[in-house]
Amino acid sequence: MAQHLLILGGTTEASALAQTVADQGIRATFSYAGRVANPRQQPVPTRNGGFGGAEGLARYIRDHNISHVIDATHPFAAQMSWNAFHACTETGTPLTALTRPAWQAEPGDNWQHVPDIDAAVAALNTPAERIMLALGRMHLEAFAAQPQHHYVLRLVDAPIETPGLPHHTVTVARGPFKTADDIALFKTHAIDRIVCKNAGGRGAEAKIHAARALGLPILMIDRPNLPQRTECATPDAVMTWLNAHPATDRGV
Ligand code: 3Y8
Ligand code: NAP
Repeated sequence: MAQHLLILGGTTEASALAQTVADQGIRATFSYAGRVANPRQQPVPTRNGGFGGAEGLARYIRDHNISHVIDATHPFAAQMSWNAFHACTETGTPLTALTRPAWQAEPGDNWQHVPDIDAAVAALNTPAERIMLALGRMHLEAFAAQPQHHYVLRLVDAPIETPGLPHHTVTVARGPFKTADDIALFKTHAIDRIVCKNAGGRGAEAKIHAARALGLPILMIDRPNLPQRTECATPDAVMTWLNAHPATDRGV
């Protein structure tokens, strides 16, 4: 079977891998969920939209003769990662994840860890504060349960309808972000506390450094459970993994 990679994208590392693969002339398809209006252009053919669950992904793998799947999605894209795990098991397709380590608090940091979005909402049962909600768009409505706060929202696309939070400010920006810009943002909006996911990686870590510089507390949402699969830390490690798993005829 000829080599044809499916890269499940949406992160800085996925884009770096796509560039490495394109430079080496390896056939690959880059996949986005279709979450944002203008996703970053990639140097390999790109598809947008869901596959239709694990079954749909298994069908896509067979129909497009995918030889390897690299799950380079964000650590909070747990459903996609589980679907990739099940579809690759079912079709006998080699799978690896391109991941990045979770951020670790440093001495002096003031982090409160919570397991998920709902626990973060519950932890905000406090008197009114000015909160940087650096979580994107998909989970904003949950914070309406704590309407007393003023929320500063950072969104990739301008919202179509007004978010259901009585006191909020919207900033439209797509990372990777810079520490100096996040320091300025937190000062401009007199932020008291940051709420974020433990995404890891460089593209989203500016807010961690900015909070450290300003001595601001962070409400840190820990990562969801992800499947047990081989993991690579860099695009070069993925290339080494590819060489160790030459494309073979599909497992029966
Ligand atoms: C559509 C595709 C690249 C990839 C860039 C990384 C870095 C910048 C930081 C903050 C946190 C957040 C959010 C964030 C970051 C990178 C990376 C990363 C966080 C794009 C992209 C897509 C998305 C989807 C989007 C989510 C949202 C989450 C904004 C491209 C820009 C908050 C995650 O409006 C929506 O529906 C947005 C949805 C999933 C989380 C949410 O719940 O809203 N990412 N982000 C992908 C697809 O369609 O498949 O345009 O590049 C990618 C990137 N976002 O190559 O440069 O590697 O993590 N993305 C979080 O970490 O909490 C922003 O504001 O400080
Ligand atoms: P998710 O909750 O794990 O996935 C929900 C569904 O979206 C999946 O079952 C799948 O639909 C579809 N999907 C997700 N990622 C896809 C991809 N790369 N290509 C094709 N379909 C995909 O995913 P999510 O958290 O919404 O993340 C969506 C995208 O945004 C991913 O590319 C992810 O890397 C990126 N992203 C997410 C975050 C975050 O905070 N969650 C942060 C940065 C970037 P079907 O079941 O129909 O196949």
